[in-house]
Amino acid sequence: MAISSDLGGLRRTHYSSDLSEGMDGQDVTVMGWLLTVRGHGGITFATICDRDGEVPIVAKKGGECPDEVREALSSLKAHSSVAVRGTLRASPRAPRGFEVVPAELRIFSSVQKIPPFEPVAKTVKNIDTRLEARPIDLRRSVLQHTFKMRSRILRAVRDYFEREGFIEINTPKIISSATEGGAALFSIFYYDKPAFLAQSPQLYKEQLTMSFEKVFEIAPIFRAEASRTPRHLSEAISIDLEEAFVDYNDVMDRIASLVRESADAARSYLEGAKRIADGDVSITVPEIPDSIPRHTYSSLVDRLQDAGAKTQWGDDLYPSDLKRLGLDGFYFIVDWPLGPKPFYVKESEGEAGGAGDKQQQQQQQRISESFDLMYGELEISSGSTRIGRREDLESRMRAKGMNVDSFGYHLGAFDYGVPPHAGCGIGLERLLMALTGTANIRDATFYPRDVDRLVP
Ligand code: AMO
Repeated sequence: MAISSDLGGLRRTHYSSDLSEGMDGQDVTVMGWLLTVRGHGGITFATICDRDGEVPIVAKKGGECPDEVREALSSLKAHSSVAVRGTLRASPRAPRGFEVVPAELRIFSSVQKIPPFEPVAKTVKNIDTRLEARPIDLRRSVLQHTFKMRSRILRAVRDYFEREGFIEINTPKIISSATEGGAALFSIFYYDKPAFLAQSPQLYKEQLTMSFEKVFEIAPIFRAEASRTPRHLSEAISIDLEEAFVDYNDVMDRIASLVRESADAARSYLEGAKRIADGDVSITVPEIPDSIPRHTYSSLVDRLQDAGAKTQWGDDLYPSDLKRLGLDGFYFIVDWPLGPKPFYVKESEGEAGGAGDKQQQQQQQRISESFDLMYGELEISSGSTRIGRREDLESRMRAKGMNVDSFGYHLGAFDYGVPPHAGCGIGLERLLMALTGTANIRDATFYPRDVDRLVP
């Protein structure tokens, strides 16, 4: 039978990326979704998209392919899920030098509804319209490349950790107390007790350095972010690392390697994709310098004030202010004021800052062994050396007005000898934004969660 709707025993023989004009005359079975269908008199042109790219189908009247196949193909709407078994024919007119002449068509699922936009449309609908039809949206080539790069980046990150002797951990996401300050917590009920969704694996990853020394986790973090910005999600994926017997300088070196290897993985994906798509890929991965510059917080405050900003020592550095300094690419901001940092961040000892740190020196301000990794004005990661002694942790908690008793389970670990340790959290979506040039974080995650969105 030339037309059917069952997969049955039929299996794909080739992905689009496996096909070439050199296979002239070969039988092939391709499967995917219909990108386009156009009928011209006795000839129907269709394009099937699969995981890797496009396969042109040409069904001509006059014995070359069964009439019923041609007619059924020309009646289908874009996005239908189909298989075509047929013969590959070299064709100098076709973009990739070949087309497939169908002998058999399977229509697994024909389209019932016209989507609100086409995957190849030049003008792209706003993100809310696109999210309402996210599975179709994710068929668009730019998102295909973005998420395939995401997958390669994650593989490169895991390879790095494996090679460097880290073990992958998973820590509880239902927790009893905040780690990153109370404001951004989601409350839930855990049976009859109040509980929260974890903002970070912070305390667990620190504890696990006692037994495993070098750990990493790639998992969701939950932040009740009231801000509607292109860089905040309520549920994000964090690449967390924590390591014993090192400080924040060693962690920055690790981040530099991770970013470089992630960029290499993204670039190698793109090179392959460009070969298949004949160069039709609009993403460019930024070059990562051999050494990522480090600026002290205090030196940037000085520069901001010289540039006319109202920023005072101790203030956060806002993207709108940082823009004035024209810092681009990746760079670290190091040695942040201790005050606003979470309770587990270690205070710097000895002389802090460089020649430009006049305010910090004048005001005898306390600074911390901490850093943020930035890409332009986007914060990609933050990390620090951690406090290693229970009494120091408790006094920081008290200074911040925290309830020390509710952290008993964590503080107790420090009675048994915790190694000096340091670590960081890297926002995966933000890293992907930097490496792919994605402007809105919602397009760097499959199904974004934000203050207005709980579906799809
Ligand atoms: P911090 O709170 O800075 O540090 O978070 C670390 C990184 O996670 C990402 N991130 C987010 N991404 C998207 N939407 C959000 N709402 C969001 N919040 C955070 C950012 C950020 O740099 N425990 C520390 C890390 C550590 O010291 O190990 C922490 O959570 O890229």
